Amino acid sequence: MERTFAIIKPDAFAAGNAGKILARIYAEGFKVVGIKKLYMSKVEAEGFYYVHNERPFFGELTDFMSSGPCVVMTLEAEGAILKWRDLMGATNPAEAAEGTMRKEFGTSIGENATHGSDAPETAAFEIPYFFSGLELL
Ligand code: 3AN
Repeated sequence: MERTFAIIKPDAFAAGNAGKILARIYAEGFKVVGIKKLYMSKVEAEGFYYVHNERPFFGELTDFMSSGPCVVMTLEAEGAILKWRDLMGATNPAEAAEGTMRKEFGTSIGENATHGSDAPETAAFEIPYFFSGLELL
C-alpha cells in the first residue's frame, strides 16, 4: 500500500465541488486516511510550494492557494501516487482527459481544482507538512 497527499484547492472548495471530488476518491477505491479543511496562510503556501519558488507563477500560485479554504487529504491505495495523478488529469484542465477532476472542475492552469504528490519523495514531504502521525491513525 502507498500513501499520497491530495488537496481540493480553493477554487473547487468555493464552487461547492468538494463533495463530488471526495465521492470520486471513494468510488475509485482510495482509503481516506487523513482529511481536514484549512485556510492556508501565504507563508504556509510558500513553504508547501518551495520547490517552485524560482518559477514565474510562484506569487500567483501561493496567492491563489491562500485565497480561501481548501481540503487536504492523505489517501491510501495500491500505487496511490500515480492512481491519484491519473484521476486528477493534466495540470492544464484544457488538456486533461474526460472524466478527470481537472477536466470536470478546473478552470485554468492555475485554478485546477486539485493537487497531488508527483513522486514518493514529494509525498514524504507533503503528508507530514499538514498531518501529524496521530491524525493518520
Ligand atoms: P502539477 O500540480 O500537475 O504537478 P506543477 O508541479 O507543474 O503541476 O505545478 C504546480 C502547480 O502550479 C499546479 N498545480 C498549478 O496550479 C500551478 N501552475 C503550474 N503552471 C502554472 C502556470 N503556468 N501558471 C499558473 N500556475 C501554474
